[in-house]
Amino acid sequence: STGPDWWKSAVVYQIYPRSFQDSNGDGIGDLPGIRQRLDHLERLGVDVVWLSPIYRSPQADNGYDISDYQDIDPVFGTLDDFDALLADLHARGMKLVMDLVVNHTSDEHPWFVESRSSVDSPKRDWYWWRPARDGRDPGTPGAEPNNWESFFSGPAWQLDEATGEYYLHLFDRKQADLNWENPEVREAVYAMMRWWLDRGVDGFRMDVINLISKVPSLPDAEPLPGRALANGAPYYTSGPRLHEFLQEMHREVFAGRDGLLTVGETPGVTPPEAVLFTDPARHEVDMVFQFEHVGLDHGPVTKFRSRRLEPGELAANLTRWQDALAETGWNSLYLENHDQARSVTRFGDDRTDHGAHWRTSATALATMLHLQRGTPYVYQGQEIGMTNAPFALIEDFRDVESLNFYAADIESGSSPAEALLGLASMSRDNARTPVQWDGSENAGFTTGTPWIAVNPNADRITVAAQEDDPHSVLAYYRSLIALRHAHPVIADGSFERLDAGDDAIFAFERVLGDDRMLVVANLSSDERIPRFASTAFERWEDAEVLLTNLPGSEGAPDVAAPLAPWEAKVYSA
Ligand code: ISL
Ligand code: CA
Repeated sequence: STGPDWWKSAVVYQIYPRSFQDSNGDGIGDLPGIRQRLDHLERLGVDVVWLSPIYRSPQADNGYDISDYQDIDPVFGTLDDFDALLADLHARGMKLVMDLVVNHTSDEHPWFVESRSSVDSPKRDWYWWRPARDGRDPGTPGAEPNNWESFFSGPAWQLDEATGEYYLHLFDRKQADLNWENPEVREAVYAMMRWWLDRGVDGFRMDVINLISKVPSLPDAEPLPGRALANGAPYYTSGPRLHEFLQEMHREVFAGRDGLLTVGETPGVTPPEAVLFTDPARHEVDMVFQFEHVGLDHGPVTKFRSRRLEPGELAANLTRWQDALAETGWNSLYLENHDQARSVTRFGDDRTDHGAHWRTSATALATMLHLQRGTPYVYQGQEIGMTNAPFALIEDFRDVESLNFYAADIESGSSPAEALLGLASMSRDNARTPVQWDGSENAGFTTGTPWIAVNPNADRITVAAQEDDPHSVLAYYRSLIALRHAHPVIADGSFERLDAGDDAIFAFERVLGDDRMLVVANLSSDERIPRFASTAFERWEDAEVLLTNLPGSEGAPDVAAPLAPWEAKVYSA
């Protein structure tokens, strides 16, 4: 649809360029490679492409460490390649959203190079510089300005020998946090954003945007039990000036421009905060990525000591977000991205042998996600049911977070096997193996040596194998996306979870005027019997089945019938 809310009926596809398609045999995906695969996106039916960062970067965090916001990294191509991709997408009726990484820059960005050059640099205050605490010797253990731990293990501070002061990095030491208190920083970021919009891009996915405002005194946080370092999140998440900065950004960058999509990545966001970010009257962002549902299985100290969810936990959490943003605000709907394990492995059943539930669990999860109220995101490979990587050696991993965790975990006494077990379920590299296009060498991703290994199940799971199979995961995603475009109730209808007498059954009704839709999904590997209240049962007695992930069950519109493992059904009335 058109209008200011066009993104309510849109589906976004995330490309992680490094792993999407290589065009020149260097083993790394690139912009010309993306251009070769646009037929796939068009057939899938997505409306928007979100590109993970392709800017000039030392690639310490695969492009989330930017050294030039207004150029393309040579590994991905050139600005001409970029313009050509943008034109191709627009010609096919798709929009392009860029990744905006402005909580931090690379330590190789000219701003930081200038800032670190002396305490008197005019850009000194563009970053967070502090002396060692309490007059201690810089560089000695515990002399860091505060006790915050970085997201990627170790202290969030790096000593710079040139001036003997430390700079703050919430992520890798090559990702220095910008000081948003400084108006020159904000001006420079806004100017850069306008430059991309003037070039024709259609919006931004804003990396960790709820971390840009820090409590300026940067106080020590409550230490973690038995550890020297602490979680500083209370002092840098949703900081005192966050909403002011977002509203200023909106005025300076977005006001007066139409057809854009903005989505804030907001780890730790609560439902009431999400309402504030996405209330259209406040002019901040269109939607945010919340993290509760992808944190349910994390361990108490580290995400790498994870557990398998009980049936019902995922649905209960997602319902909480549907209810919280029912009146005001808007949800982003996602199970995967480049930071998360593959959803069919994590929440479904990824075994592909005969009688297993790989196909049905991938499609059941897709059904319950896409038909909620919100804008769905498909992460590359999710549409063919790609699974976690079976990496068993530390040499297989590439991600800085994984490598740092492994080293720190072993130093704190874990065995290599224990540390590898943590990586197996939760490493970000699970989502970063190359897209499995076809049965040729390296799954058609590259003619060279891929930067990270192709999943060996590329002999079973590929785009080519599913392309013309009407019962494939891919075909099902196409149907779901087409359903959204055809039925306004999916974008605009109300959401109400129905009690099916069993937590493993996620059943919900969508209503828009006279249009009603019922979604029933068995999110477990056992047969389950729905027991609806008689009023609900009567409403749906004679309904028509619009879509099912079990071929052959279309003709049995009985909402009380037992549900096979991972069976999902969509009814309309
Ligand atoms: O995966 C995580 C670490 O366990 C998340 O906390 C992740 O770091 C967080 O969601 C922020 O992610 C974003 O910013 C990071 C970058 O590494 C991620 O790839 C990006 O999505 C720093 O720019
Ligand atoms: Ca390449």
